[in-house]
Amino acid sequence: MHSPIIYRKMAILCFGTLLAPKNGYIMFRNLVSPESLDEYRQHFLDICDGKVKGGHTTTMKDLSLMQTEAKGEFLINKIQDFLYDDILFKYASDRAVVNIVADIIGENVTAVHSMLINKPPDADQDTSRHPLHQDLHYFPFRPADKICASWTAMETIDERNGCLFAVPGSHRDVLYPHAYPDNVKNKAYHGVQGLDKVPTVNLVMEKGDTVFFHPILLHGSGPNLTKGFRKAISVHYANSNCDFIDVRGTSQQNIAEEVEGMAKRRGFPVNFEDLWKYKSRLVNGEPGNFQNYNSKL
Ligand SMILES: O=C(O)CCC(=O)C(=O)O
Repeated sequence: MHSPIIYRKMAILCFGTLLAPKNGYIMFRNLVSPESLDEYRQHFLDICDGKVKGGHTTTMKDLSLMQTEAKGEFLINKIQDFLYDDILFKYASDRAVVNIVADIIGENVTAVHSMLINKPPDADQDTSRHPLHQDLHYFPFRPADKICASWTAMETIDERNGCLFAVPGSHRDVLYPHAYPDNVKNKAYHGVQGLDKVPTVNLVMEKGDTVFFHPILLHGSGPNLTKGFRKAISVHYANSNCDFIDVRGTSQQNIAEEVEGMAKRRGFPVNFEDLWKYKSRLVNGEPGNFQNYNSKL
């Protein structure tokens, strides 16, 4: 494991000035310890097996496997909203990760979205893949340059089990309209249509390797073609002073309505913007706009 100071210097040099303008992402090898990742994996399994009581996490299932006998880890493709889960929050607040994020987006850092993504074996290839998309589609706050994702491989991830792919430099593009790919409706897996021929780069990673990327970067992931699982853990961070925008009448209206509908069915009748504030958690520096909301609950 390298010194955190060397990593911070690399982040400023590479993401802030050199690589980010070029690629929109930067990879740090061996950043998160294997012991931490093993703890997160075990906790994921405990959640899948119903052993964690009273958690606030959201569980998502692979659509194609819902019609089968698959259960637990063989069915669940994502645990998200884990910022108030004591074990998984350790990833969101891992100093090695947060220090790099602070160098990229500024010292006041709020974790806004969190996911442990599992690709079970035997899922349909179309539901197992994650279509080409830009994460900013999901976020009603700006500026984009003050938002950053971290994504850590929990095992070796390559072309066989569904690695991330990205379009280098696409973070300088516009935010494209997103929709469900034809016939594939894994919940909220929207994609950009009509960019099928754009050249992508596969991000092959070992356990603990972590990529940080810009929210306009076009990226996705391939299907898991193996008989094993593929797990990664990821958090999106925003500068706490980002401004909230009204996405009605924009290309983001479709995701806002879908997310509000899902929240309402779960008993949280809040609007899209407030939902992001409720889910978020300060991890560095001073509070800002994310910590400032009018509760309608
Ligand atoms: O982990 C993956 O397969 C892709 C995750 C991703 O791109 C996302 O959730 O935005």
